[in-house]
Amino acid sequence: MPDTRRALLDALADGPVPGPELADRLGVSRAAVWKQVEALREDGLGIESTDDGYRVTDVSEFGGAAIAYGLDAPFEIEYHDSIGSTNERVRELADEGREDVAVVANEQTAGRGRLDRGWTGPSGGVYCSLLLRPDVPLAHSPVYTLAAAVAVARAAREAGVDARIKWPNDVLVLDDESERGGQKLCGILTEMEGEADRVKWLIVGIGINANVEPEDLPEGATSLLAERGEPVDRRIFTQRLLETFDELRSDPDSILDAWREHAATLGQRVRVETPGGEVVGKTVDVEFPGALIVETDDGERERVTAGDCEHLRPV
Ligand code: BT5
Repeated sequence: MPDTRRALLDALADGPVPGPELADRLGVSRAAVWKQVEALREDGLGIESTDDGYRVTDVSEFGGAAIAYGLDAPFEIEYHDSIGSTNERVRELADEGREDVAVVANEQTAGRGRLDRGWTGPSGGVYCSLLLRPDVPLAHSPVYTLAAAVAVARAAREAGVDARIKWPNDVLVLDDESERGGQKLCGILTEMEGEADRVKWLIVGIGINANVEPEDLPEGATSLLAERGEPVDRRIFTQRLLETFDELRSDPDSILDAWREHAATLGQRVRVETPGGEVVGKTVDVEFPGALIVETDDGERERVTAGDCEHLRPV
């Protein structure tokens, strides 16, 4: 049935379509079309029956149908008003063998960050986890985190917020006052499972503080609402996010350049806590699949593949 739903949404996106024509185009009965239209209405999409056929009149309610309507990316959308963690939900879908699903939630009650840290997820956010099955070596997985960060930065910019990427998994709004040089707008948690060194599934979990008040977030966080001074259209934002991510993953060579363009971390003095110890120096580049190249104070070039990165003030 999800295929019919998506085909129906795509048909409706072209303008009003009479029920019989929809049934023909979708290869299902008129009763089946009617049932699907009702289901979309229940999901919050405004659909009117006019003399010319069914017409979408209202997409203002954030939800699965609204996000899928007019979406130019092949993700199936599963929407939750409230959920524990979208990454956890995607894990279940991965076990069912699914692919290219975006689980999107308005609120998370048990959101996760990296290294057993938590992610605060009040109502009004965009918490989105993608289930991907790229046919690539496990070692390439960090590039999907970079792609997600680029997609968030671009969608934020389209919404009028100048967002920058902090390696490896944060998107910030820069300022001069805060400790880390900016306020955190988004965090990304990528998880994976491999089979013989290839990716079996990859989950890219993206948490964006969209229409939430900074008082409801940890210290050092900001939101699109706070930066814009008015709510963002989460449907458009989520669509742009998914579309950009989809474009980038289909052209992995473009990801690093796009990342460099939006990075706050390049040219910065940083301290990175890596599993192998602390690295301090100036960042000079990022290399595939997402390693940070740091020139240390004694002139060494260190290639850092994982860790917590802190932006330091210039010496
Ligand atoms: C991250 O971890 O930044 C990854 C966050 C990923 C969240 C998404 S939401 C959709 C999907 N489902 C999930 O359950 N998770 C993913 P990390 O770099 O470890 O940063 C975590 C730290 O950020 C916390 O310890 C807090 O200090 C801070 N933090 C928590 N919630 C925040 C928020 N809403 N905004 C900004 N900072 C926050």
